[in-house]
Amino acid sequence: MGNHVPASDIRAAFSAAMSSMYRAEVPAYGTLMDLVADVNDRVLTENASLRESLQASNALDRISDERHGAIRLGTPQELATMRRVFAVMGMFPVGYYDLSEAGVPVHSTAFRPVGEDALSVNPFRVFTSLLRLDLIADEALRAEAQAVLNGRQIFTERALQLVEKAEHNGGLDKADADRFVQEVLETFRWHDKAIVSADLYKRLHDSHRLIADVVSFKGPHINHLTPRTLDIDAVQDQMPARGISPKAIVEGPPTRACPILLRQTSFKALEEPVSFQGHDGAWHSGSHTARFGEIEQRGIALTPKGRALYDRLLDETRAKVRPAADGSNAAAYVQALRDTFRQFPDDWAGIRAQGLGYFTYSLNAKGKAAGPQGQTDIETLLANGLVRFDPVTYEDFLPVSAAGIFQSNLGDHAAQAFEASPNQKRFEADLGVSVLDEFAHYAAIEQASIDACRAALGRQEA
Ligand code: OOG
Ligand code: NI
Repeated sequence: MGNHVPASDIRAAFSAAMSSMYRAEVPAYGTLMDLVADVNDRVLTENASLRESLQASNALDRISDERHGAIRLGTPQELATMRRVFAVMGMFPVGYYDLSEAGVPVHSTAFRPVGEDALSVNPFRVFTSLLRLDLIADEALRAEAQAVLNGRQIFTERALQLVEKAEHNGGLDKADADRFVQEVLETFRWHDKAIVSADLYKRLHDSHRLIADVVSFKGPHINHLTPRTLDIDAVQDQMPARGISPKAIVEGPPTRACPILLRQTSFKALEEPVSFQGHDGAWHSGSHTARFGEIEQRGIALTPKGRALYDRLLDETRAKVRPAADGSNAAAYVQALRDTFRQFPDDWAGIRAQGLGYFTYSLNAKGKAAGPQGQTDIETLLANGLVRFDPVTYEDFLPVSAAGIFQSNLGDHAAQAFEASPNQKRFEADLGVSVLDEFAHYAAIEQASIDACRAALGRQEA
């Protein structure tokens, strides 16, 4: 089939369609997008070496329309079908995140493109959570929620037909791809008419706000879209001037010269009007809080050794100061984070030398001009000044940060203790496949760049 639209192009179209839908639904998101664009322009003008590094690693073009979103699903069937929908757009489940430990009754994965080429076309990712009704103590309520979920269909009939067609033919032509994007958009749309009574909504909400959010509506409305900024501190500082009030602390590592992993902050969810149908058939107005805005700054992907150091330093920080939901100890937390992370090297050469992060290697001008070399191991090529190295961007999420983002939007009273019960096997059985291992994927990107340098500077075959 020669006339199939590349999956990456369908993903790019879908990402753009989601963004314009969310912009229309949540005006503060549009304000945030404008602010992020302004800050990114300034950073790229002022920081020539960052610009150059992004260019060298093929990451410059994607930044301005890069974003992630998040949804919460209700049943294993919804998750399994969602996997097939995302696959049509070249998005695959990477990583497993257990949020039960943090008091949120879900477990999650991130659907995203894998491989450098796909990422550089469009890196759109969707953090996808599955509700764990098994963590709800009240059995009668659990059964009621289950019955509601079993009775809903979150995909349009046409979307399901097009998924089957794509699977059968190995892709979609232009007309089908366009239609597919429009049909799938319906699943993520906001619905202001609840599918449960006001009474059931209240009982679900009292059990956990998140359960009410997942169960009460026709579909898994996108609950935030997150643009990527090159300077999250600047955006955080400037939000109030544009009428947006951010959460008290930025999640993740502290401000650094060499950004690692992922830093995130959000603004609180909006209270929105919804209506519930009474026994008499009439609609009664109420409200629901679910949708919010978030920004992210992405840094280098860490190796297992680097990640272990990150996790240890974050634990140490939180043992000293546990950030309070009301922001009252925010300054003390930021200080403790900064102090503790002094142990993490903050220059690219140091991070590389200690094997803490992943890098891509490419020939510099001297390397491009050089002929075949005797020794082509990457360290020798580097020592001889023939290659440059640039950080590989972290494409995934962080469980402690994700928990902070969830919590900041569930209200302070929603913090609830569950037994920590990660269940990756169960999640994968529901998903229908295993999730991909993020580390293997970054290591492959690094290795491919090393192989390309070595091949380019290798001895010419006689
Ligand atoms: C997802 C929260 C996690 C992130 O960026 O870490 C997340 C949710 O609230 O559904 O999006
Ligand atoms: Ni997010």
